[in-house]
Amino acid sequence: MFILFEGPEGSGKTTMALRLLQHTKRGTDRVTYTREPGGQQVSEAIRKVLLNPVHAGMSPLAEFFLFQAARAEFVQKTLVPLLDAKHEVIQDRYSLSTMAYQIAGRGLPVAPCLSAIELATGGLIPDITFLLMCSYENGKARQLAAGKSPDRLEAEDASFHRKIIQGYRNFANLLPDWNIVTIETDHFPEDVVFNRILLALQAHHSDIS
Ligand code: T5A
Repeated sequence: MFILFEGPEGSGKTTMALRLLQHTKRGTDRVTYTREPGGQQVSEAIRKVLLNPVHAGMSPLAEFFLFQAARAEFVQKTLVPLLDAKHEVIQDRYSLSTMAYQIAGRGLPVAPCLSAIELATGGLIPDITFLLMCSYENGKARQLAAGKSPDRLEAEDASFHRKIIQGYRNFANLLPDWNIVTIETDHFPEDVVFNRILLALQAHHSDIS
């Protein structure tokens, strides 16, 4: 099973994905947490280039193709083998991030970008997607409170991040097969958000069994 966590900066993806990993591990050792960009040796090297603030002037197209290069390697070498081995994969970001950041945020053209994503992923989509949403201000405040110094994309201005938030909402409506569960996290503590995730997973399991 392929479980995806998506959302804007500071919405709690990594926190919830790792909580789900700990929770699931109690029942099976066939569960793996992976992240994008990264999750494979070459992809982690590309991640360093993409997130390094030294590359602040990178062109949107170069950024787009680096994300797809990291993704293609990750999907072929890590994700597909894990799913073939019947692992539960808890994935932190995937191609919905490209739709929000590079298409909605950077303004790259939709159709050719979606074709390139299809090529990079082989059309593989998640079984269920948790889209964790929060306001720009709240996400930023959470990252500051966590002591995280901004990477190249996080350091972009508020208008870029607001386009991403709207992009997530727009693309989520276009992807019915992704089984997207949208959770607004602004006014809910971590425990409440996690319980909603567990309930949605239980409902999904009973739907497919
Ligand atoms: N990117 C990625 C693209 O542009 N295109 C792509 O195709 C892909 C795959 C990745 C960057 O690359 C971009 C997007 C990103 O800019 P990253 O380091 O992986 O960089 O960054 P993020 O995934 O954005 O990590 P963040 O730390 O910014 O966000 P998270 O994971 O959403 O937040 P998390 O879990 O670390 O939580 C942050 C803090 O908030 C608290 C947590 O305890 C933590 O302290 N928190 C809450 N506080 C209150 N209430 C809640 N409900 C909370 N949930 C969490």
